[in-house]
This record gives sequence, C-alpha cells and structure tokens, in this order.
Amino acid sequence: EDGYRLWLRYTAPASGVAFTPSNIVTGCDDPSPTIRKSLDELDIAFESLTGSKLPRGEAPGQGALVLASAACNDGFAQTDRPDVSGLGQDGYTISTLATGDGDAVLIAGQSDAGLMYGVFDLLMRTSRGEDVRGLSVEEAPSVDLRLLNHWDNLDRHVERGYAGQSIWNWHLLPDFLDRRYEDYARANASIGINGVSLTNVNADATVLTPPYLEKVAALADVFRPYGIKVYLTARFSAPMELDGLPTADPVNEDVQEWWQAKADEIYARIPDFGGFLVKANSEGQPGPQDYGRSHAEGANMLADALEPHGGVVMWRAFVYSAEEPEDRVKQAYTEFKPLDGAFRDNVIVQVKNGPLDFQPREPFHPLFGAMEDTPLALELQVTKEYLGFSTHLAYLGTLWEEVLSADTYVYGQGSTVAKVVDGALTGEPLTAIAGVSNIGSDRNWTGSHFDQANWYAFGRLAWNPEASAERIARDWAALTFSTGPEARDVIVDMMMASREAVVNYMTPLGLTHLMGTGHHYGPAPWVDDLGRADWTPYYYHRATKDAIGFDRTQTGSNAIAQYAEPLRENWSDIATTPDELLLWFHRVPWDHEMKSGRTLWEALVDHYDRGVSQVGELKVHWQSLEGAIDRERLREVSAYLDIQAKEARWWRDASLAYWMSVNGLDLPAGTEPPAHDLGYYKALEFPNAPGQGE
Ligand code: BDP
Repeated sequence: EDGYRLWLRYTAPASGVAFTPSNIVTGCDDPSPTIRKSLDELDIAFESLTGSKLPRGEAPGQGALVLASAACNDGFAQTDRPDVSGLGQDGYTISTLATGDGDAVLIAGQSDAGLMYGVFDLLMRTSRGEDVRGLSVEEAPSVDLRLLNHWDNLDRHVERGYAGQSIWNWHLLPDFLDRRYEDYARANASIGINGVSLTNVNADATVLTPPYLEKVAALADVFRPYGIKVYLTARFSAPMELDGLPTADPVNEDVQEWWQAKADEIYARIPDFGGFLVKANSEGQPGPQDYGRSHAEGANMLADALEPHGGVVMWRAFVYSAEEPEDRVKQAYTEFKPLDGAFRDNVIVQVKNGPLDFQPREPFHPLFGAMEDTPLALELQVTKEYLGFSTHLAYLGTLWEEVLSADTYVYGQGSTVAKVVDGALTGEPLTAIAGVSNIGSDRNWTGSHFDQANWYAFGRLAWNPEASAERIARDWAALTFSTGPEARDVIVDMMMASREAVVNYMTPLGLTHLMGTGHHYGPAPWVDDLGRADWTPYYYHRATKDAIGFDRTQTGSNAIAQYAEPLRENWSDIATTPDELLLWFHRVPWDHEMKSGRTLWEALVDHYDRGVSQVGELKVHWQSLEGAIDRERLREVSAYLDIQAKEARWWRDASLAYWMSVNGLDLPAGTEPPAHDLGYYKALEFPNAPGQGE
C-alpha cells in the first residue's frame, strides 16, 4: 500500500462485492479505443475485486453488464435503451435492461467517453460495496471543460509542487512512454477530468517548437482514449523568442500570422488539441499591455488563430499591474470588468477563487457574477502552496464548497458561484473549471496520501459544482482506505475538520498572506520591506499598537464596492461581517468586543490555540485507526501529522510573539506563552524550502 493505486485500488469492500455480473456485453463489433479502455478497466477491477475477469458475452441476458453508447450500438437496435441524447456529450445512465431471460445492468452513454464515465461510476460503487442492480442513475457534468493545470517546467521542476518532479519526462518523450501517463489518465477519467494543460503558466516558448510538439503529441495520444485533451501554456512573446519577430503586438499582422501558422502546425499533429492557457502581464510575464493593448486584444488574437480548429483560449485574470495599486485585491476586477463582452466566443477568462491568491480563506472573487457577457472559468489550487504544502492534512473539498456555494446575489438570492460557473445563470455556452495540479513523480503521486483526496475532490466538484464535500470525502475514504464504515467515518471527520484547523493556526479571523517570503513556508507576519509593499504580510494585516486589519469599506480601499448588495452593505458593517472575514474587510481595534463578548485579541489567541489543538485531535483520531488501516500508510500519515503538529505550534507561537510585540498586550490568563521570543522566529531561514525563488 504505497498509494500508487490512488482511489482505483479495487480491493473488495468490507461488506463484500454485492454483485458480480455474469458477463460483459458490448454492442460493438469493432470497439473504439475508449470502449477498449473501459473494457480493460473492467478487467483490472474485477480481477482485483473478485479474483477473475468477467467473461465477454454475445447477447444481453440475466445478470449481464451491458455497455452501449450512441456511437456504438450495433447489437442493440432492438432493445429499448434509455434515451441519453438529452444528457449531452459526457452524460450516461446506469439502469436495468429487461432481457428475454431476466434483468441485466445497462450502462449507456451518448458518447464513448460518457459510457466510460458510467463504467467508472459502476466500478466505484461496486468497490464501495454498493449493489448496482436496480439502479437508476442519470448523470451529466454541469461544466464542459474540467481541466488540470500543471505548473510544470520543461526541466521537470514543478512550480509550487510538493510531490517530486514533473511526471512529464520531456527528455525521454516521445520515445519512452512511462506507464504513469496511462495510470494518470485512468485516474483523471475516473473523476471526469477531460483536459490537461501540461506546462507552467510562467511559460517557456520552447514547448511550441517542433521537437516539443512531437512530445506533446505523444502524450495526447496516450490521453485521447480516456477522453482527455491536451492544452499548452502560450508565452505571449513566443513569436519574438522562437522566430525573431521584432514584436509580439497583437494587432501586428505578422504576429497574427505567426500564431495562425503555429495553431495550424499544432493541429496537424494533435487534431483534438484543446487550446492555450495564458498568463499575461502578471508577475513579469509578457502580454498585450507591453504594446498598449488590452487583455481582450491579446486574447482575441490567439482565439482567432485557434478558432478554425475549435480550440479555446483560457486567459487568466490573475494580474497585477506594474504600478502598485492602493489595494491589490481590487486589481483583476478593475482591469477585466470594463472588458466584459469584448472577448471572442472561444475565450474563457480564468479567475482564481478569491481576489488575492489561493489563501486558506478569502471571500469569493468579485468577478463572479460581474461579467455578464464573458464566460468565466473558476481556477482552484489543488496543490497546497499556502496551506502547509503536502505535509499538512488539509482537505480542500470544504474550501471549494464554501466558494462554490457562496451567494454573489448578482442575479438575486441564490446566485451562487457554482451557478455562475456552470452557466445556469449566465447562459454562457462555454463553461470550465481548472485546478492547479498537485501531481508529481512521487510514488503516491501527490506527496502525501491525503492530498490524493484533493485531486479526487477537484474532479468530482468540476463535474458537479454543487456536490457535497462531505459526500466526496466519504467516497474517497472508502475507496482509498477500503475500510468498514467506522474507520471511514473517522477519516471523513478528520478531513472535514482539517481545513478550518489550518485557517485557525495560520490566518484566523480574515487575516491573510502571512507566509514566509518566496517559498511561503511558515509564518512571517513581520515582513514589511520587500520590492513591492503588496508582497509583504504587513501590507495585508497593517497591525499597529491600536488596531489590525485592512479597511476595504468606503472609508478604506472600498474593495467592497466590487460586490453586489446586500453583501456590500453586510460587509461594510463590522456588526454584520462574519467573523471569518472580519480582518479582511475591516481595521479593528484590539479591544473591539466580538460577538462572543471577548475582545478581538482574546478571540485571536483562542483561534490559534484551537488550531493547534485541532491538529492534536487529528493525531489522536489517526492513531485510533491502528489495525484498521494498513501499517505502511498509517505510519507515513502519522509522521506527517507530527510535522503538522510541530508547524501548527510554530505558526501559533511566532504569530502571537509578533502580535504581542506590536500591540503590547499580555496573553489572556491561562494562555501558554510562545516557546521562544520573537527574535528566534524571525531568525529562522529556509533557503532550501520548496518554492524558494518562485
Ligand atoms: C502564485 C504563485 C506563483 C504563480 C502565481 C500564478 O506563488 O508561483 O505563478 O500564483 O498563479 O500563487 O500565476
């Protein structure tokens, strides 16, 4: 149990396999690669679950598993298959098929990919101990493009990666195809992911050269049968860097022709290429503003090159201008809102979940709802850059559920981010969710066993943004640890509490961006002198002797004006601002009386203490699983929880020591003082922490 098999372990559930089909029947004389992969998966699964593969049958009969897709129904013209045409490309049903000699289980998809998703669903249910006879499942994804974004460099370094090197071995591609590529595709397909952007958003134009496109094409060939398209990050200055053009100005005809020719070249090798993901004019990346052009002009130029081939541009809204703004969290809205409606139909603007940067907690990004004529993709970070890397247990399902269920109120009550993103409110025909991958070359893929859950939850929420994080955790825990319900429930409880624990010991009460400079490892709230003020923790907390927090109301930066009513009004008033966003929106005196009756200072100390004790509880729960979980993973997770406990304490102590140095207040009676003085924490250095220099 080294974690390699992820949630596709196919070990018999504690309750036993409830139903083993007598045979598998497909309606295809000549099955497509996708159907062949589905049959392979059924073989892998049933061999592992029951000890033997299912035999193939000729015609549907009692107890059979029948696979049918609209693209492949040769044998089933006479049977009354459910009508799946309304379910869209990727939808499927699992139902009962009455045959001459009894009932069979039928999986029907509109496309072969839809059928494959149905096969995975059936296998997951079977692995969890469910009886799949008599089911009536009708499933279709609410979002069209469900993408992983790898931040992988061509030298195999992964930006913000905590799971080893990139799984793409560019040096050995296209000749050597690591078995991992296929297992990666299986895992993605099993949770509905249908696109992968292979390269870092801080892009290297080299990937657009012919030798690299050949490597990309080799990966695309592996992924295609699993319904997965490849995308690439496009460096805006590529025409200059690769072919010596004097400019990359999007209105220049030579530049436009260069990109058109590049698109033609890509599609000649990869006919189903997904498109480009672009980070432009952000953190030093080149972009259209270098030539006085807007984001829309830049995006549209690329979109025009891809359009004849059916490709899309995912243009990121994570920007901040060269001049320091008065409030960095306002920037994306300020730049993109005026461009609403100016983008081509095949452009999606990709927006991070919050207006800052993947923090343990932020309010939702105000662009959601605000762009009425522009499709918006939601970008989530699966890798835990700001939540303790892969060592801290932090299940992100709850963070993402919080964002997706947040009400923007733009179209009236119930205008959740989920409904904006899946197009239900906007009517946008193009919908997308992207997750910054946490996958690397580590044997367990994600650097820790529990971080596999974040990959899994990302796929499930991209398929259905209204799915429950707890339900997803339950499914994952059962599949990954294959336990009886008691142990599973312990694991689920740990997962459900874990993200709030991180918020408590890192950034409670709406504090944000307090992490160490560059690598983001550990606390550094005292840092106040970097190249730009908006890179420093001080900029975000502004703590002085009297007060702490960032005033984003009308009396401050007025970032609050980017939200709709009644949020604007609620969040303008301390009394109606939820505690968890308090210091995000307000500058609050240390002795302010909280809703609980305590002072702000007392409440803050309490959150840190709670975070530390929550990690202690995680450890106790985990130890209780001894005997119920394999020893290998029990031991590995245990060691990581020890690291987390130590680092939670470090976060608490260093933060408290610093706040006390600013506010001059004593700790509330009975509170344990920090283990060291502030100087100790400030002197800690981590020159080799992952992410240093990124
Ligand atoms: C920040 C990361 C940085 C990324 C950037 C982005 O620190 O490494 O390049 O986001 O999203 O969170 O472009």
